[in-house]
Amino acid sequence: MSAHRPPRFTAVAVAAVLAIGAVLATGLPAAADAPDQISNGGFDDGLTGWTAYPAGAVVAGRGCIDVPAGNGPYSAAITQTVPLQAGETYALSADVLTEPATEANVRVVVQSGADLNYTQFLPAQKVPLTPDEQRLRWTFTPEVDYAAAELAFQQDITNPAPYRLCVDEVSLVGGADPEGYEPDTGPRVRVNQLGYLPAGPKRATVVTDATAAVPWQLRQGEAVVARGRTVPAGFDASAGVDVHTVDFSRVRATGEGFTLSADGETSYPFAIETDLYEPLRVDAKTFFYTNRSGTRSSTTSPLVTAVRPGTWVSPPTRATPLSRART
Ligand SMILES: [Ca+2]
Repeated sequence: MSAHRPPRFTAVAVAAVLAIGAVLATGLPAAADAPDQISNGGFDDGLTGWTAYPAGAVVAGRGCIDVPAGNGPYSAAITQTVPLQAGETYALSADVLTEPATEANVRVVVQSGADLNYTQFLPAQKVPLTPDEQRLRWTFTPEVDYAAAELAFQQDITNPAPYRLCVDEVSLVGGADPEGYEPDTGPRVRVNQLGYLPAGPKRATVVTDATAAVPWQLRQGEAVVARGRTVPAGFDASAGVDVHTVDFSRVRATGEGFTLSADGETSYPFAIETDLYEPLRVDAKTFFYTNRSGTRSSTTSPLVTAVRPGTWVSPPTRATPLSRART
C-alpha cells in the first residue's frame, strides 16, 4: 500500500456500517475504497510532488503561489502529474482560496499534453475565489488512458492586480492503485562500476541472506580469472540489507569486461586499469565551468551554445553574512 493511499475500511468499521443498516451504507461514496492519485495533497511535505510558479511556497500549511500583476494566461500555476485510466470516474476535490478575492483569474483543469492537443479530461473550471477557503469538487471520466495528465490550478487571464493563490487537501480519488516505487538497485553483486586500479584494493559487496560463505568467481569475458569465498559481514545498517564481502585485491590482471559472480548473481561489468581516473580532471573542469561566477562563457566549449556575460549569483555587499564577518 502506498503512503498516500487512504486507509481501507477495517473489518470493524465495515461491520459497524452493516449494523447501522442500508440507509447509511448507500450514503457511502462509491469511491471510498479507491486510491488517491495525488501525493502530498495536504502539503505536509512542502511542495514535494508539486510544480508551483512563480514563487511557490507553503504558507500556513497550504501550497501557494504569489502572482505579480500583469501575468499572462497560463504563466502561473500549481500543478501535479497524475495517471488516468479510460472509463474510470475520478473525483477531484481541493480547498482553494485567493488573497485578495479574484473573479476570474484561476481555472482548475485536468488535461493532456501537446500530444493530445491539451485535451481537457476535466474541462477547465473557473470559480470566483475569496480569502475564505472553499472546498471545490468535480468528477470526470476520461475516455482514454493517459499516463501523465496535468492537474493544474492555473492563471487564466492577465491579472490586473497581484494575488496569492493557495490550495490544500487536494485529492483525486479513482483509477488504479498507484504503483509502488521500486528502485532498480542492479545486481546483488555490487562492485565499483568505474573499476579498480591494478595495484589498488579491490573489494565488492554481495547482498545475500546466506549465513555461510558462498563461492565467488571473477571472470574476464568467459575466462575465470580468480575465485574464492565470500566473508559474511552481517546486516549493513546504512543499506538495510544483509551482506557478504569479497576481496580480490590480489588480482593483477588488467583490461575491460570483468564481472564478479556470487550467489547466483553477476555484477555489472567493470575495468581494472591504471588510467581509470584520467577523465576526472576534465569532469571536474566541466562541472565548475558551468558553475563559474564572474567570467564570460565562450562558444569554444561544447557545453555552451551562446556567449553569456559573466554573472554573479548575487552582488557581494556589506549586507552578506560573509562581509559582516570580515568587518
Ligand atoms: Ca495542509
